[in-house]
Amino acid sequence: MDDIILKFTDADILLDDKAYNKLKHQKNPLKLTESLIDDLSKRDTFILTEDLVDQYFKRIKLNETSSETGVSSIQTPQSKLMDFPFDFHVLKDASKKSYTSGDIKDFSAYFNSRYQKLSGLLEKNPVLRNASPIKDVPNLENDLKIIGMVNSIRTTKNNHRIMEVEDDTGVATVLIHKDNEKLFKMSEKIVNDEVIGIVGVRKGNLVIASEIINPGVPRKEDKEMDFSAVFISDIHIGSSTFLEDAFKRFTSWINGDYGDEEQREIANDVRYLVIAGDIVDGIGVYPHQEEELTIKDIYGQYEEAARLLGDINDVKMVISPGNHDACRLAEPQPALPEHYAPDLYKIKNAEFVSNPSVVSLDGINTLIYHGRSFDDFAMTIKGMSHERTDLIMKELLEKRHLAPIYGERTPLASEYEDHLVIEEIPDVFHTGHVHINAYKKYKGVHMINSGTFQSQTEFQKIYNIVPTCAEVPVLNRGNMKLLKFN
Ligand code: D5M
Ligand code: FE
Ligand code: ZN
Repeated sequence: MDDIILKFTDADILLDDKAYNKLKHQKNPLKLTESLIDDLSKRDTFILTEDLVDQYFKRIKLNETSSETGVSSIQTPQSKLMDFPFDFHVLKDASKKSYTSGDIKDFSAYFNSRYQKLSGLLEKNPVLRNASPIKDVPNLENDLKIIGMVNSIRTTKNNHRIMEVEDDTGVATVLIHKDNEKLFKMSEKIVNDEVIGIVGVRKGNLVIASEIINPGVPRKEDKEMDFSAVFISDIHIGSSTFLEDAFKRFTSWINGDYGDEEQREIANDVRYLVIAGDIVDGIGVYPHQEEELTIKDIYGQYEEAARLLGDINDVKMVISPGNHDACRLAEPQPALPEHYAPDLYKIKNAEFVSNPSVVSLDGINTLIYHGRSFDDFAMTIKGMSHERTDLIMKELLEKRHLAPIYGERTPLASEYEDHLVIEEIPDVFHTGHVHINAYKKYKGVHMINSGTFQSQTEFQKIYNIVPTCAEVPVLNRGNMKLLKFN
């Protein structure tokens, strides 16, 4: 049965068709239904008609004005009837916690934190519950189970795979036989510095693997979602390739002033806009960048960003940085400093979070990560590419780490704690960076890569990266829709 009707049935209130239709077409009908039932229970109402719904709308309108201004009932024409407070929470943000003293001790503390967090997840798997410390491997033969961080992995002359894994007690060499096809295929996705479980037998100095276990992803139940959220990234304001006209069509749409009837209806349902980094093009990000900039000053770029984003009404904006933003590059990147973007900070309802971070949008847990580590995966793993970040996002979730490969293209801060471990599986995993849209639902998680508002750059021409420009993913009450503004 419909959730609205169910709520009224539970409250012993009958609902006529007109009242139902009126409620159904409001913003956040379920929240509205709850507050309406609460109100009606004080009034002994058993049958809800359209008239009573209208009367309720009038009442809450009056309440809002009188509580906000202290004076009574005059309404501003643009005030939105169904403006419920945002149920927004930052669940994880590294901005405040993250610090480094930079000595070598941090480096081992960092890997220790990674190992502890990930082996903790692996130990929850019944198969690995009584895994042995690696130092005990020489005393074991059959039924051997260990948990280790991958030091190295390569293909041998005879086309087997060989890897070295380590825990804080020792090192083991593990062989994956080429005839074990399923395992061999899986081993092609293993990367340096990830933490895995291994089941096998010992033969001489070698562990022969029969099973390899990721920290893994338990299936997520679908969460009820009675609103829409919009996901963008890689706007690159200040670049000569920034698509300003398309971006303005997008902001007009979100305000309900652009698009066909269906698109406007979706816009009216939007409560959150999440931005996963590269808000501006930055300065000095790559050699000779100034030749491709229309705004050559970082403050000017954020001023322009504030002008464009400041046009958006009645939506909570969540802003996380990327590798072009004015932040330290090493991940976790703290939230964009107010110093560089004072006007952005003045936008009502803007929230600034680290990269990565986890936020709750009316109960929908959203993991935001710019996606720098996609470059490492696209370059090293067979079958992965900038076009298929859905495949990479799936691996990151299974490995429960956003950037497992240390010391390649993704700069990682060696801190006391590894903030890039995916400790909880989110409802939404939102990324950017590659400038190419991707979407896939994996074990109940909406994995979204949000493309870009920048047309192909000279650098991308060389790498043959063809961006998807101004195509915006919208999670519309649990369904993915891609809206085009190009
Ligand atoms: O990244 C824009 C695009 O360029 C994106 O598709 C990733 C790709 N890119 C960026 N840096 C690298 C490196 N170092 N190697 C390979 N591919 C890369 P943006 O962050 O907007 O510059
Ligand atoms: Fe980018
Ligand atoms: Zn980027």
